[in-house]
Amino acid sequence: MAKTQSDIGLIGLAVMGQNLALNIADHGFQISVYNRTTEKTDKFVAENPSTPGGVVGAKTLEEFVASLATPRKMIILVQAGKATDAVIDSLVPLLEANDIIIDGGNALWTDTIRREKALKEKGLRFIGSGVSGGEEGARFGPSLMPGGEFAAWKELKPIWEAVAAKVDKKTGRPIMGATPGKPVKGGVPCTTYIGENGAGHYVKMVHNGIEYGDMQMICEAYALMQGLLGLKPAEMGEIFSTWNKGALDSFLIEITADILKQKDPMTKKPIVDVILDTAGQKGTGKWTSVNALDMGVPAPTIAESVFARCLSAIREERVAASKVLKGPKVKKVSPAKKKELIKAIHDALYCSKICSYAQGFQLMRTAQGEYGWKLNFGQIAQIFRGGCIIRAAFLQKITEAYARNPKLANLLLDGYFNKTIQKAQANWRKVISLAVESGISIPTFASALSYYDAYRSARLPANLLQAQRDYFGAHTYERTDKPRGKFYHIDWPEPTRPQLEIK
Ligand code: NBP
Repeated sequence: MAKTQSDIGLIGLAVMGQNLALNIADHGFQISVYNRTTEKTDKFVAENPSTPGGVVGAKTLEEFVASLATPRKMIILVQAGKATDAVIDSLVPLLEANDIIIDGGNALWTDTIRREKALKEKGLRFIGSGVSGGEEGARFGPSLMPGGEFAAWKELKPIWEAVAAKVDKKTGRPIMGATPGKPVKGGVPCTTYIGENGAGHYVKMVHNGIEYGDMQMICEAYALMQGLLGLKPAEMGEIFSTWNKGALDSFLIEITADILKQKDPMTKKPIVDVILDTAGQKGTGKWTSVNALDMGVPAPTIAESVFARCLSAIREERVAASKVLKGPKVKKVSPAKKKELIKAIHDALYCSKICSYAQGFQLMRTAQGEYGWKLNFGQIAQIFRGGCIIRAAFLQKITEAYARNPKLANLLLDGYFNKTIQKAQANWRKVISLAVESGISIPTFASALSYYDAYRSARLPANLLQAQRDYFGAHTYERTDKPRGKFYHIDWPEPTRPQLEIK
């Protein structure tokens, strides 16, 4: 029998909203739903008449708000940006002190900080929660990254922990197998309190940046196997399946294996061979890279993965350029060396991945200082283990690294990651050299190695850069033989080469 008032409400019945609402109802919570276009609400309620918790439709926001138990908890899952602000503005006059609005959209974290502050002034509470895992995750267990007032999180916690993805306590592997009406039982939920105000949405954004990196790195491994060894998609699919049983075990490697083995239903050719090579980028990868530049945190591998999509998008220009710009002949590797090279590509992918995650975690570490958050990096890696697109066995290693040292300055300095790179770097360098000699573009592999080499350099050529700046702009420099913070300038000679006169 329906309760008089629902445990929680949800606004926005597009893909994510419908699936999350059903996930919540499957866990025995009664949920009220509202959508701007009422037909969608009616259809959704009619299609789901008997969930364990129950779905209650509301035609107006007034009816929706009145249907919720107090303090009210309501999730917004509408288009990020203006739509979210419009929904909040319509809700505010209908709410009472201490009601909790939860934004599950892909909001920019600075918007979340602004909204939380404005709502707090009105006596309302606001949680910005990253929701990761797309449609499937929302339906059967997403990774949830909530940020906001801790007391508000405590009230949301039972529902968020129930609906989140679960991982096995011992192995850290995702527990799969949920079906409609039958969620998985037990396991560790992939959600934890992230921090104040925009912390949850910030972590979600970096997660997406890391996801961009992971995807591009896999594409580069594919390009290398294709270019250097001439492997066919199905054979590469088998290699990815094997990789998925080792250190690279992850959702993205698993689906890549499936994709490469898939035939096009129309032509019966491998599906990857008929898909156009242009990709878009929706925002979160770009936001991560822009934020890295704003904070002065080196995250070149993540940024390169965004630029790689941008380059892919200018296909017509590339096709024209391919007829004019010549590169070297591809250095085909002999079949006798095939196994060796595949292992080297595997190692290059793993080392690059470590650097990309190191950059993502560096970003979170700097943002925590900037915004006064107290982030638990081990727990963040832990909640990425299930539900997320970046879920991977590898994340357990990150959790262990932060358990060994919660103040770890950079993942590369952890014993496990350091040793792994020591062992694999000869292969990593070999693959990159081969790619460069053969003219195969590998922006994330190469930038990750450059990051590694720069990070481990006690002295970089920035001394010369400082001299140049001082020469043309009297920007001053610090000296190796004097304490830091003291700045010097010398009178440089006049340039001997005459300046060009512009007429
Ligand atoms: P969309 O981002 O496509 O948004 C569609 C929903 O927003 C519909 O319910 C629509 O109502 C509603 N809406 C819009 Br548009 N403008 C509105 C307004 N001014 N007032 C009220 N409602 C408005 O939906 P989605 O793909 O399900 O994503 C929802 C959120 O989750 C987004 O923030 C997205 O970035 C995030 N997210 C998506 C994914 C994913 O895989 N799709 C993954 C993770 C996070 P209508 O029916 O009346 O037009």
